[in-house]
Amino acid sequence: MTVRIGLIGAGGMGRAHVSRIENELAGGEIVAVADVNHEAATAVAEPLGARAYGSGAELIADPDVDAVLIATFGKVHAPDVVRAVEAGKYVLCEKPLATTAPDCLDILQAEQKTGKQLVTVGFMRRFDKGYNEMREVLTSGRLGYATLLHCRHRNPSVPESYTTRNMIDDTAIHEIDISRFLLGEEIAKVRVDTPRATSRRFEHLQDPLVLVATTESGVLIDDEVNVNIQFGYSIECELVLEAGTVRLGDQEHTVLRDESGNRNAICSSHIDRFHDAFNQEVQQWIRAVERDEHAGSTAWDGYAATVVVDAAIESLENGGREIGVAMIEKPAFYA
Ligand code: ISE
Repeated sequence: MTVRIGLIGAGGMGRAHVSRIENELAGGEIVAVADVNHEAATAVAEPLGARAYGSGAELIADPDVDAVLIATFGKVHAPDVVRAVEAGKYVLCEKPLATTAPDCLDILQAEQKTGKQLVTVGFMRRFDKGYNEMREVLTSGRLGYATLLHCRHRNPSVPESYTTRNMIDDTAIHEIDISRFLLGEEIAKVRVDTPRATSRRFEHLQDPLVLVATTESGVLIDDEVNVNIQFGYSIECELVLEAGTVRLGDQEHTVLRDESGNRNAICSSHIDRFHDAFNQEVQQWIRAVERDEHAGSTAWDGYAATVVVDAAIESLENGGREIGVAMIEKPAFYA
């Protein structure tokens, strides 16, 4: 069976997913594309022979759409996720699931009503080989338990529309999720430090930021979020255990060695850096939809990350005070 996928959001991320589904992955085809900018939807849909819509609602209602892939901005995700769930369709929603805890709770409720896990959140780093090897080192127990997690999340630049809030709900959310994935526990408290700002930013941005979070067992996580680092897209992560450390490799396929030294190419965006992880994630989702099963991170994971975002924003608005993360009890449905 070929899964007939409807894409909501015809921007860069949506187009990258179209390209992987059409050219690299098996089992899926794009049959419809929606975007509030109808022309953008048409530009992506036409070459594929797919239908173009001006809204997610119309696309979700299309009986020829089996499953929905959402790649719009985080703050508009929630209504389309709820609609897709109410229509009984599997949905892969790019991160964040939603930008506020109440929106995430609406999604959890809608999903529980269907009695079936339909929502996958696009936390693609969970499919990255490096992070999985790091996790294996921890779970094997051979180096003891984790004490610290050092993260660096650097983007070359962001558009003027990008806000300081987005540095947390759109950028740091990756480390919030991957920390939960690596450590297997929830984040209990968080604060946000605001070092000297770079001059290479739009005036309204507080860039860089450092999130300092503590998990339930006391592991300390520090995450440098730096969205105007200029030179490239760079993700670093080091887990400190009792008897050793494990660090995420860089992005090299090759290392060039000449009179200037040893070096590897640096990519410029998450689409390149996590190309293989995205492919794994979307392929696994398509295969699962074919079998009428859920795959990947759940709506609960989306909620659990967003409540940490909420606490971090509160810290930022309160001079960097440490804020406890408030969560509902995990419903048995997500156990
Ligand atoms: C973008 O949406 C992503 O998901 C990237 O991984 C992240 O590095 C970037 O800051 C976000 O804007």
